Amino acid sequence: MEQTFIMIKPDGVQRHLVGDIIKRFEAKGFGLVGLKMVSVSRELAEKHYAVHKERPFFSGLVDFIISSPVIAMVWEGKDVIAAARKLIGATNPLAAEPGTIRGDYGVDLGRNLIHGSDAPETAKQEISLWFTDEELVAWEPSRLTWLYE
Ligand code: D4T
Repeated sequence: MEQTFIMIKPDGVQRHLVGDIIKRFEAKGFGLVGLKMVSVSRELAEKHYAVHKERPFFSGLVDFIISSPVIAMVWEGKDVIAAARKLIGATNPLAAEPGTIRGDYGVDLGRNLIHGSDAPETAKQEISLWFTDEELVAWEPSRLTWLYE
């Protein structure tokens, strides 16, 4: 089963959207294997967004991510990386379809509520950046028979 790293950003936590967001992933049929609230250090935020280091929005993005706690999660399931990106919606919330998390709750690119890994390699990197092996819980969900053929 594939795994992905999902982070509810400071705006999602401050706006009390944590429950709604987790509910969407659970209802879709994905399984939670790691979850923690984190006051992100500048070092961790810069590592997480290292790919954007040269972009003009980088320092504002890092300042935003460390401004208030985030919820870091690992979710598991069939094609969960791509499926999570669909649940999340387009990067710019105004362009995101209604029914997606960003489409339902956001208006500003710099306040787009949630991050999801974009490919298998980045998912692996991000999971190991944010979680130790001990923090990821392997468990046998009873739901599988009713979700997968
Ligand atoms: P993340 O990485 O947060 O899941 O977002 P996306 O994968 O959908 O989009 P991204 O990597 O291109 O952007 C990362 C992060 O930077 C913010 N951002 C982006 C911004 O503040 N200004 C900008 O011009 C862009 C392109 C939003 C998401």
